[in-house]
Amino acid sequence: MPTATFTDLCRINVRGGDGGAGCMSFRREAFVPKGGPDGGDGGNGGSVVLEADPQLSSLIDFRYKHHFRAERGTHGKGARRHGRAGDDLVLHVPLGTVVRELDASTMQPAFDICDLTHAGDRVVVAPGGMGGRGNIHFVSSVRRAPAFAEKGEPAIEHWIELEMKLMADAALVGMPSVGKSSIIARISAARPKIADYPFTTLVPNLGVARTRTGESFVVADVPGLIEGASEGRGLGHEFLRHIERTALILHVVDLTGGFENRDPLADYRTINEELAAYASELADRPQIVVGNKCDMPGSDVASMFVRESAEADGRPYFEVSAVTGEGLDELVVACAARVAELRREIASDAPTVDFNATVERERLRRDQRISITREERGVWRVSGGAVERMVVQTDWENEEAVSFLQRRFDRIGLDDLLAKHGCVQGDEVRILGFAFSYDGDEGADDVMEEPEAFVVEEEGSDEVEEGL
Ligand SMILES: Nc1nc2c(ncn2[C@@H]2O[C@H](COP(=O)(O)OP(=O)(O)OP(=O)(O)O)[C@@H](O)[C@H]2O)c(=O)[nH]1
Ligand SMILES: [Mg+2]
Repeated sequence: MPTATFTDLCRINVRGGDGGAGCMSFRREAFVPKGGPDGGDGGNGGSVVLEADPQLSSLIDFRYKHHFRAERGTHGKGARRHGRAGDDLVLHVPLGTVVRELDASTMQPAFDICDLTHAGDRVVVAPGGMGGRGNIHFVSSVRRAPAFAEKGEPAIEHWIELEMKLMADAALVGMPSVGKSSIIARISAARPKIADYPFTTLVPNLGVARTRTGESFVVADVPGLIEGASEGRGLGHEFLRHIERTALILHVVDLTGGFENRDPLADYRTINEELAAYASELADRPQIVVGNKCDMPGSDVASMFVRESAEADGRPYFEVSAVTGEGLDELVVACAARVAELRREIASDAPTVDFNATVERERLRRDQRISITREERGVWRVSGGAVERMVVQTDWENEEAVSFLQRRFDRIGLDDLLAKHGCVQGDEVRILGFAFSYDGDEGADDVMEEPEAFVVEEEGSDEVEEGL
């Protein structure tokens, strides 16, 4: 990631669509007195997805709208008809957008979700809720006619932070006082300090240069380099680092040789040697050579020599004056064309990245954690994304659904875990706004059902153990 950056920062609230409810229904046919369960599943809710789009250059779309929600899934129906899945909501963000998850309580960045650097990179920032299962799923050896279904899973909602780090397409490189800052000031809206002493520029400046026909590229003006820069002389490495990730180098040579009466051709060679010494790839980085200060008398002879050398190296050469503006339009047009070409190459080289697998794993890990804390004497609080959702997905009006939930708790080892923490019969267990009375860890159910994979975590320790 180049360190020469503009930043654009915003926070948005994203929420997937809720899952549709599963259906509780029994088959009804002529001459069939009591058909089996046939309630279909609810559809999954849509997800909120971010996609990197090379057409965008800012996060302005998120300046005034902060809440984004994907479509919900529809409910399941009888005759095994499943609900329809909700559509994803795809939000387009510029290349170079870093996505961070914010901690819900502190609103501070919790972890980096990803860095969307290539066109088409995608990441799910708010997965939709799963559809609830219809009653056909709850048939077991002892429960032939389950008269309940699962509600849809409520979607996850949270705040994320988007930060756009604008990457420079081209960097102005050269000896001190050759006119790099003067050039960026003429070709963009950047207003760096310009003065006739070396190292006037101490930090990189960025500007957006535009041709008359509207093509644009981001150009960085970095502090001057001198002989030995690659070994840390002058301000050395610091600046070379900025150049490392820019696709195009605009190598500026002072045709007058500056106050020290340097030889412009020797300057051209010195800078190239420093670039190569710093990192060999920099020697092969596409370069456009710019002979500046062509308004000064005597510059034409130097210009001829530099042009010859540049062209021999296979690099286009432009003669300009940052003072009169001569040659700058042509330079900008050539740079824009080269940058567009390089962008296409970069886009086709780089595979698009799917960050979802890693993000999903991290989410799942957090989601399946169960933590138990003692709120007061005899009162325990159980929290964790997945366990809380089990509670929310239960239809409390339906006794069968409630006893199904109790068995699920048993299966994920919640009863054991509570006992381990010191919870005893008669204590109150709270999950979200619901309270249960703890009736011990006796494994009330003898029906074998699919065990659910779960991770339980003990409060106050990093120890994580596999539950049932
Ligand atoms: N005559 C003439 N003078 C120029 C031209 N471009 C820049 N200068 C002068 O050259 C001096 C240095 O210009 P800057 O733009 O600050 O040079 P720089 O390369 O950014 O210098 P550092 O930031 O110190 O590396 C200033 O006095 C400018 O006015 C030009 O095209 N013609
Ligand atoms: Mg400067």
